[in-house]
Parts: sequence; structure tokens; C-alpha cells
Amino acid sequence: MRKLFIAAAVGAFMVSAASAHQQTYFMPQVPNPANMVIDGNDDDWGWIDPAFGITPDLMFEILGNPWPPPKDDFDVILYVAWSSAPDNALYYFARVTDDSLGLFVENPQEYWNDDSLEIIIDADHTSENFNETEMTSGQQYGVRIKPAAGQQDTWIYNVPQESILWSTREPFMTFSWTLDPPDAEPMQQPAGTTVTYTYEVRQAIYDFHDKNGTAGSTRHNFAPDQVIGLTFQFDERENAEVGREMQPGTTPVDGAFQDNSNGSDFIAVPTEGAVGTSVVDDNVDVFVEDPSAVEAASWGRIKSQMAR
Ligand SMILES: [Ca+2]
Ligand SMILES: [Ca+2]
Ligand SMILES: [Ca+2]
Ligand SMILES: [Ca+2]
Repeated sequence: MRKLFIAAAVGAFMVSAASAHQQTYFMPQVPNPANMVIDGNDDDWGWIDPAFGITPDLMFEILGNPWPPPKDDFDVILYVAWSSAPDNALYYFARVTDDSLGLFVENPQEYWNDDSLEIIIDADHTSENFNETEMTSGQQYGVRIKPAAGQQDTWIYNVPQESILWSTREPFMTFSWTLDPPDAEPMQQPAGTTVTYTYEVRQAIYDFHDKNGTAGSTRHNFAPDQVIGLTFQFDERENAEVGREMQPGTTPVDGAFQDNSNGSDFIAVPTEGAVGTSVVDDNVDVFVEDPSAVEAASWGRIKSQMAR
């Protein structure tokens, strides 16, 4: 059984590699969602095999800059994970090290021009150009630390109706961030120093995302070995004069913001003994997957398959 499971995972990778998508990563299953605390700290991520960490050497920069940059200019580690039903959610954590905090815009629609993180989701690969569907078939989320007073720190870009923001709010999306030093401010940072900021998110994701809420939407149900259309792009800004200067992320081509064929895929790797328990009640329909699991060693075996 275990070999069959591994074959399925590797098979999925092969299929994906042959498709139009640009890069493939693996994400493990959260062992117990009830133990995850969305507070911007990674002390609840100790379970994750460091091999799943996505670092600059596994990323691409799509605005034409030398890559990777010096570590004091921009460095990051990104963890991505999924949970089974009933929790059934996407989790991610990122820690960025940066020599200049670039937070200048107040309008969340422009967060992409600041230090921020964009998350592009077309879990079921139904969408090519999802700007044309106004993000019902694929969604471009943005998160940024230190929002202006009264502004959300989470967003969905490029859709005029603010009703679409329902999935950026609790209980559907929970986002917390940290900043170190906590009183760091753009343009006031001593030369030669770095700041560190984190993003931590749990969010429900949708195969069809209605603009008005869950009633017309279709929740995505995670399962082992799924190939999820999912792209992460960091935006790196340094000063008030020049906008975003770098855009490192999980795809080597531009355009994922509107077209899933320009994005990356993540394969859902099961974790032995994982449960879907959660204290969160999203009040949405889910189906319960058989929590079949492979040994932790399967990840290493998958990697060895990939290396061939
Ligand atoms: Ca945490
Ligand atoms: Ca920098
Ligand atoms: Ca979709
Ligand atoms: Ca910056």
C-alpha cells in the first residue's frame, strides 16, 4: 500500500511537470490542526520536516534582478501545509529578513507595491484567466504587515465589489504577523541593520469563490496526493521613491496574478497519524477523507525519485 501511495505521488508530479504549470513543490499535512496557533510565531511548526522549507534557492525572481540577492537584502523561509477534514484548510508561515522595511501605501488594493506576500489559488485548476471571471475561478490574495489605521491587512486584488473580501476575514482566513524590532518604521531603520517580519495564515480555499459569501461558493476539499494550483509571490520594496523592486516567488514567469497557467503547483503529501480535528467551525460543508497516511520517510523517497 505504501509503495502504491508513493507511486501515486510521484505520478502526480510527473503529470504536473508535463502540464502547463511552471514549477512543483510539496506540502505536508498538518498533524493536528488544533495545535496550530495563528499568531505569527513558528513554534507550532516544529513538526515540519525542514526539507519542506522553501528558501530563495528554490524560488525565482521575475522582475529581472540577480537572484538570490545578499541575505541581508532579502531572505525568506516559507512553509506551506494542508489539513484534512473537518479542518480542511491551507496553512502557511513565512519569515522574511530585509534591510529596508518598505511599507508606504495605505490602500490595500496597492499592497503588492510594498513589502508583502501574494497568494494565488486555483486549487482545482479550473482557471486560466481568472481576471475575466472576477476571481470566482481563481483568487489572488495579498497580505501585508502593519496596515494603516482602519485598513484590513488581508485582501483580494482587482475586483471592484468589496463583498468579495468575505473570504479574507475570520473564520475563513486568519492572518497574524510579527515584526522585529517591533517598533521598526520605514526609512527610520539604521543603516546596516535588518528587520525580520513574519506572516502566518490559516485559510479555507474555494474551487468556486462567489463574490457574496459561502452560499454560492464551493469549498475545496483537500486530500492526499492532490495537485493544488498554488503560487506564492513576495513583493520587496525598499524606499518611498521606487516601488516594488523584486518579486521572488514559486513561479519563474510573470502573469500568475491573472492566469493560473503561469503559476506553480503544490502536491499534498499525507502525514502519518494526522487528524483533521479543529476547534474552528467554518459552518461549511466538508466531506471526510480516509486519513490514510504514509511514513514520514516517504518524503525523502519522493525527493529521491525527483532527483533521478
Ligand atoms: Ca503560530
Ligand atoms: Ca531588502
Ligand atoms: Ca478554481
Ligand atoms: Ca523591503
